[in-house]
Amino acid sequence: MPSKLKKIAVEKRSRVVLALDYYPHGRDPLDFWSSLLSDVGDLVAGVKVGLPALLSVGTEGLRELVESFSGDVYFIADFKLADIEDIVRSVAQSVLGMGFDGVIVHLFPLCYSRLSAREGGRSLDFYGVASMSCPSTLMDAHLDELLDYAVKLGLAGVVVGANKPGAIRRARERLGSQALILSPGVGAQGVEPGAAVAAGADFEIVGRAVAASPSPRAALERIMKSHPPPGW
Ligand code: 3DU
Repeated sequence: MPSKLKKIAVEKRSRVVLALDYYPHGRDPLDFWSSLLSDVGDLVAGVKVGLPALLSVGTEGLRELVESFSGDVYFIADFKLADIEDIVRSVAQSVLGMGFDGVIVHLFPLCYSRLSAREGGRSLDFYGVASMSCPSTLMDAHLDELLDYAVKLGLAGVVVGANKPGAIRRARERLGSQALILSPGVGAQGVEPGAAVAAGADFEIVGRAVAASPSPRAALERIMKSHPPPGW
């Protein structure tokens, strides 16, 4: 279990991981996300950045963002990793070097025997995508296999779409309390805040419903009200 994430979540009473993909047209993305985190950083346990952020601000921009806020936010890199083990491990090592605390990898390649990245006393937490929020059932037909694989790899957690409460419940049954469940799809994709946590997720990943809101703080406060306080 990732102790930094749990500690921050309990301290801030937050089950929210903020996804930084959106920025307003015409704004400098790094400046926008830095201001957003200065405004709402005390309300979010984690921050997830993906390819949109990497491609718009580059590795140096991300490094700067992570360095500025990693004192009290848990940073997860979501670079849609689905490759052979050597490549995934090499990217994970770079991600750790950039200051991230965790990385999301796709499980469906079933290519990995062991996932780890360490550097100077720090280690990276790995999360595996077990079910996506899109309607496709291809991955869901193999849900148990993917969940068992996550357990075998000793992952810190799994990602399961917030719109799939049955898959979240199944993940909780299969993983017990050994691994975290992170659920995207809340807000802009139509799932009500609190629904994934009610089904057994530990965190809800929320992007546009906060980042594109005229009042990100108020949006976050509304989402947080729908969650029971975290406690493991
Ligand atoms: O829809 P939002 O703006 O709240 O953003 C959701 C984030 O979660 C976004 O970064 C997307 O890449 C990620 N995600 C899903 O939405 C659904 C998945 O199955 C996996 C990741």
